[in-house]
Amino acid sequence: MTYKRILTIQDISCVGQCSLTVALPILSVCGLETAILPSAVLSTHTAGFSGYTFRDLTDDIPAIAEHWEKEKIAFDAVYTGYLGSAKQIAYVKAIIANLLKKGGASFVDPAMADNGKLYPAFDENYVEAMKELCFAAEYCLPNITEACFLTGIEYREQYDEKYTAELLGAMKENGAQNVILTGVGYMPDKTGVVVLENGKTSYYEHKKISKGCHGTGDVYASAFVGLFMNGGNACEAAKLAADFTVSCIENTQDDPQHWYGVKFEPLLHLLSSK
Ligand code: PXL
Repeated sequence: MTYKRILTIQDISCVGQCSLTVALPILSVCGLETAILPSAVLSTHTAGFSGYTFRDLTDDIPAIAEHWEKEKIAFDAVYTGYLGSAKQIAYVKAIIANLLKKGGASFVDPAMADNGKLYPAFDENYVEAMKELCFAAEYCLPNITEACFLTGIEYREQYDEKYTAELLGAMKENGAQNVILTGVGYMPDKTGVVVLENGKTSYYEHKKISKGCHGTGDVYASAFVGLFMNGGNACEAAKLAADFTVSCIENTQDDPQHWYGVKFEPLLHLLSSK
């Protein structure tokens, strides 16, 4: 097998087990050479901590990308998560256009909203920019809230298969190629993931753990990308990534002091042989 190099672009939340501190170990344990481009540096993530610092690295990106181009550095895949600003999204689009190898894969996790609401740092302007990135990606990984913001469909807490089909249909109409729609549950104690790949839809349902944990979207997306890059099968990667994320939550749920992320590190080995 050829040795694959992936670039992941997201923030460094120094403390909080999300974004790059999750993506780097997960992609590495999946056997991928992982290059990083930090979109911003925060002292912690923004979900539950107050008074965090935020240094936007948008203005560093063009020179970094230019240097890579000069060095003829290119990537087999680019995977983006939480980004710093709408302006940055334009730079990220250029990086995908210029530094992704021919036939390489692009994965975009919009990482901008959950539970019906945008994360504190984002506004409509950011959503508009994110639409372009998501609809141009080979694989887009929104949760239901993000799919609503991307398509303009109203967010609902209660829904059925017709509603998720409507969301996926609207994503497709807007140009999305393949969609991994996360956090989809039709029964009270169940959740799951709907995969739309090459026009075909499938659903993987699994148990829902009542305790919601921060950072699980990043754990899921990173595991999906790492597994997909090894196997090339989106349904299988979606299922294994879901099982891994559930195990991480189970490993954390009895520790009330660990509210800010999941204890995924002791379970990384589960991904290494897949
Ligand atoms: O987990 C997504 C995420 C990533 N990075 C930062 C965040 C969040 C979610 O709130 O605040 C900085």
